[in-house]
Amino acid sequence: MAYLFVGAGQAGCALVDSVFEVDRVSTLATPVAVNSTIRDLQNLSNVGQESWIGISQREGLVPGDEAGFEEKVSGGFGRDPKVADETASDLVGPLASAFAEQFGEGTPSFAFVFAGLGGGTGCGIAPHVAEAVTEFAGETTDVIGVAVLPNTSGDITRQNADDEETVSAGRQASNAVYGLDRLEAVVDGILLVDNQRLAYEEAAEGRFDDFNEYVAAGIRDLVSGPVLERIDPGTYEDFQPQTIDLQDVVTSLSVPDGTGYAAMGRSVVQTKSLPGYLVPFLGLGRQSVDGDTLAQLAISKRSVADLSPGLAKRAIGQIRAPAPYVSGDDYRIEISLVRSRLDSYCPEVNLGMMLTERNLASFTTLLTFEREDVDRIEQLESQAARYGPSTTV
Ligand SMILES: Nc1nc2c(ncn2[C@@H]2O[C@H](COP(=O)(O)OP(=O)(O)OP(=O)(O)O)[C@@H](O)[C@H]2O)c(=O)[nH]1
Ligand SMILES: [Mg+2]
Repeated sequence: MAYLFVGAGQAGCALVDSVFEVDRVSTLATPVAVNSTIRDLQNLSNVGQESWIGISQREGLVPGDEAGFEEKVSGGFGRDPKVADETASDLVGPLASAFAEQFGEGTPSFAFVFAGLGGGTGCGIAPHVAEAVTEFAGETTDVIGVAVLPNTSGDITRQNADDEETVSAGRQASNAVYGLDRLEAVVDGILLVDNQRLAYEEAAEGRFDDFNEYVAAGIRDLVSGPVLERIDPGTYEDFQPQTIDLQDVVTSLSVPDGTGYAAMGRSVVQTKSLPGYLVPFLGLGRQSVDGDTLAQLAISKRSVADLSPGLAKRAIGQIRAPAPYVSGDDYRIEISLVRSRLDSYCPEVNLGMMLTERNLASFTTLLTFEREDVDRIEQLESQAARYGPSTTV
C-alpha cells in the first residue's frame, strides 16, 4: 500500500470518502477519518469505523472501534479552530502512532491531508494531522494538503448531522485564513477546492456531492497511473505511456517562495457517439477529440474562483483515453495542442498520457501559483481582517 489519505473534519472526511468511492483505490491507499463528532463519521459510505479516529478535548484520541466511542466523540470543538488547534497540538505523538497502526507495515511514500477550512475541526487539527503524518512516515514522505475554501459570498447555513447554524462569511473567512497559515507551514503543497465555485444555493444548502466527486475523480486520476483500470500498457503496441506520478505532482506543487497553491481542472468527453453505443461494431461512431478543447474545458472548470490562469508558475496534466486516442494515426489526441494551451498560461508544463478502457477521454490538470497570486486567498484575508482579530470566533 503506497499512500495515506487522511480526512480532518466533516468536509475533509467527506472528500476522502469520495475518493474511496472506487473500490480499487483501497489497493493503493489507506483511508483515515479524523473528526470530533460521531454523527459526521456515520455519514461516510466508504470509510468504515475501523478507519475512524475520534478527537475530543476531554478524551484525546479515541479509536473508532473503542467501546463507548459514540459518547466520547460527540462534543466537537464549538466550531472554534483555536480550541481544536490547542487540543490537537498535544496529540501529535498519539496521532502518529494511530496512523502507523492504520497503515500497517511500512510507511507511505506520499500522503494527503484533506480539510474544510471554514469551520473549527478541520481548520484547527489539519496542521497537526500533517505534522503527525511526518512524525510517523518521516521527512522523505511528501504531504499534500487538500484545502476546501468556504463560500464567503454571503452568510451560510451549515448543515451538520446534529443541527444547523448560520455562520457569517467573515467568521468563515477568518477561520480559513487561520487554518491556511498553519497548514502551509507543514505540507509540501496545497490543492485548493473552493466552494465559491459552486452555485450559492448549493453551497448554502450543503449540497457538495457532485463537487466532491469532481475533485475525487481528479485526484484518483493523478495518483493511480495504470493501476485503477488494471491496464498493462505493455499489451498495447506502439503506446509509450508517459505517466504522471505523484512525484511529478509534488514537484509541480513547489514554487520558489515555498508552498505552492494549486487549482485543479478536469474535463471529460465521450469518445463514442450514441450510434457507436447502439451498434457496437468496430470503430463505428467513434469521434475525434480535440486536444485544445480538452485543455480549455479543464481550465475553465478550475477549482478556484477569481483565479488568473496566466499567473500560474507551473502546470501538470494527465490525459486518459482509449487506445486509439493515445496511439495510432486515426484518432490520436494531439498532445501538442494540449501542451500549447497550457504553455500559453505558464512557463513550465509537464504532461502525461494514460490508457483507459472506458469510452471516455479525460484531462486532469493542476495549475500551481504562489500564494500572493491567488486573488481568492487575498479576498479571504481582507474579509477576515474586516471581521476582526482572527480567532475571536
Ligand atoms: N466541498 C465541500 N465542502 C464542505 C463539505 N462539508 C462541509 N463543507 C464546507 O467546508 C467548510 C468547513 O466545514 P466542516 O468541514 O463542516 O467543518 P469541520 O471541520 O467539521 O469543523 P466544525 O466546525 O468543528 O464542525 C465549510 O465552509 C463547509 O460549508 C463537503 O462535503 N464538501
Ligand atoms: Mg464538523
